[in-house]
Amino acid sequence: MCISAVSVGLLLFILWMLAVQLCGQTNRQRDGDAKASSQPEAAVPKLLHSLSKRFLGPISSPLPGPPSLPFLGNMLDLAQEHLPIHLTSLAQRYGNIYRLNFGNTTMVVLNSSEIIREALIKKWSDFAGRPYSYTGDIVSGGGRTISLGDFSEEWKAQRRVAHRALQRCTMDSLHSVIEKQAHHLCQVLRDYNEKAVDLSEDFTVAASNVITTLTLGKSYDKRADQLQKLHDCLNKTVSLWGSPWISALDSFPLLRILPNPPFSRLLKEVGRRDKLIGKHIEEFKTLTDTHVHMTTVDLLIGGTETTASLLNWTVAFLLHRPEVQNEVYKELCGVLDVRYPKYSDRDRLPYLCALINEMLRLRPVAPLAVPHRAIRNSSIAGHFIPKNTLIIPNLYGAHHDPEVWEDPYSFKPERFLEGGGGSVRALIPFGGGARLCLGEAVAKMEMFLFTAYLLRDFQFLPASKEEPLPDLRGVASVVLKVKPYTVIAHPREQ
Ligand code: HEM
Ligand SMILES: *[C@@H]1O[C@H](CO)[C@@H](O)[C@H](O)[C@H]1NC(C)=O
Ligand SMILES: *[C@@H]1O[C@H](CO)[C@@H](O)[C@H](O)[C@H]1NC(C)=O
Ligand SMILES: *[C@@H]1O[C@H](CO)[C@@H](O)[C@H](O)[C@H]1NC(C)=O
Ligand SMILES: *[C@@H]1O[C@H](CO)[C@@H](O)[C@H](O)[C@H]1NC(C)=O
Ligand SMILES: CC(=O)N[C@H]1CO[C@H](CO)[C@@H](O)[C@@H]1O
Repeated sequence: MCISAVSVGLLLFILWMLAVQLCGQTNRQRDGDAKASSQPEAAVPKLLHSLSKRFLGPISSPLPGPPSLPFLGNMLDLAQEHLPIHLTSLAQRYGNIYRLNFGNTTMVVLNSSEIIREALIKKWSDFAGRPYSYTGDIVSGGGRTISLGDFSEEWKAQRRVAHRALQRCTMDSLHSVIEKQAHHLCQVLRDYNEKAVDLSEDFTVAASNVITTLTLGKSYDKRADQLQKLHDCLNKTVSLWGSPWISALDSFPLLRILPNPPFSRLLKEVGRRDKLIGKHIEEFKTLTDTHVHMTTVDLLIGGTETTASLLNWTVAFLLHRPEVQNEVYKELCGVLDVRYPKYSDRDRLPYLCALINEMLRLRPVAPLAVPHRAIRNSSIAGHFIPKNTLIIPNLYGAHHDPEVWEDPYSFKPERFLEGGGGSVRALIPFGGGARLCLGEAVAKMEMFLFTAYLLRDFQFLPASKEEPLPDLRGVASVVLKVKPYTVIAHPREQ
């Protein structure tokens, strides 16, 4: 009898606590501002709060996630070939925010635009860090790149300098630099005389020439030895670094004493890269310190593969949907008559812009952005996130969220036209907040001008009737790449 009285009392107490918590939650939702959600307990009186902590543990529920093996944790999930798609499928099971264990760190994967915005933009100062990694440290000259450097005064200064320099370029000369490369690209395509070719190299050359013109003051011919060397080296660095043999070094320090051929190759490539870039920086008598050097590396890596890969994807999708090409062409002819487009024409070219947005949605070239690190205790979507947690913004997942996008897996530029139901707010291919892609403005202008020039001058046709159209699933590494395909660039009559 005595026992049941106690348990009834306990039950009542628990119910009462729940009621208080629910009240607190609805209050919080009503305020809905940043302050309330960063202090989830604010609505609960102090005494109750400490009581609840003592008896019920922290108020926020633990994060869900797949079962974690001893020693390995969720390493097997992370070794999946197509990581963005795998992480998105885990979200269907565990929800829009879930955890994975990786060595001794906890990773939290964010799968919807709203949650990603909460972490990266609203609470930017909590999540602006980058995780330390053994291999990242070597690739970035001791964390001195903008993209991999941790949040610090030094990093802020470096980012500010690079940002200002890019802004100055954007205002002064970027448009003419891109125009020049776009004209050149069209000429190269015309010279193929409707042969079936793989255009990936030409796209890469065009994109990297924009960046080398901005940073090193010159552009290169496709056949130039220097350029070939630089591309080869950047490409190898990026793909080797994505290798599981190398990422394992970060979680299992013991492995570092064993011989590891891919890692030795990576070190060799990093050495080559630094020699190549160092030579240029000396040549142009710029500051020769590691930060400047590493900023150049950042812009080259960030600015080459990304833009080229997006152009690659655009052509691949357009081969599947020729009527979209014709629609863009009609719009260009109607609005511009015969002249080439300028970036300032973009408001008058809604269909072209819709096509670019749809490509950024379906194939965000950095599908998992770059990992962030919580630099202090914080919370996301009401869950407690301790300091040093790794945050993975799954941009690919957010761009395929069925709650936001109708028929998320289909290619439908029309969704971004007025009344088409596409949400520009939910489109976050460049991340956001303190770590927003530094090249966003450059990339947007490049994508607009390159796509406009190409579709004004050419109709892209499949290589032959027999060959299948390009595979749209893609090969995932650090960036999402298209599988090799060939295409015919058929000049339009002007
Ligand atoms: C379509 C083209 C591009 C896309 C979709 C893209 C996307 C991204 C994303 C998602 C991030 C990570 C943001 C985060 O950590 O949350 C990033 C970072 C970065 N991007 Fe881009 N990018 C593009 C082009 C460029 C270009 C052209 C440049 C250089 C001119 C560039 C330079 C950088 C740099 C330096 C960072 C590191 C920023 C930091 O950590 O503070 N990107 N980009
Ligand atoms: C995790 O492991 C690294 C070495 O791999 C170590 O430096 C770090 O202190 C560990 N972190 C925790 C929280 O134990
Ligand atoms: C980049 O590297 C990958 C793997 O190392 C290779 O298959 C690919 O052909 C390279 N691409 C270029 C353009 O060099
Ligand atoms: C952060 O949270 C941990 C619990 O995970 C706690 O032990 C620590 O005191 C907190 N740090 C601060 C500064 O609140
Ligand atoms: C572009 O596509 C080609 C196949 O045509 C592929 O070989 C290449 O690696 C891709 N390049 C980029 C930068 O994604
Ligand atoms: C793209 C995708 O599958 N998103 C999932 C994210 O998580 C929610 C559950 O909260 C699923 O409904 C979505 O399907």
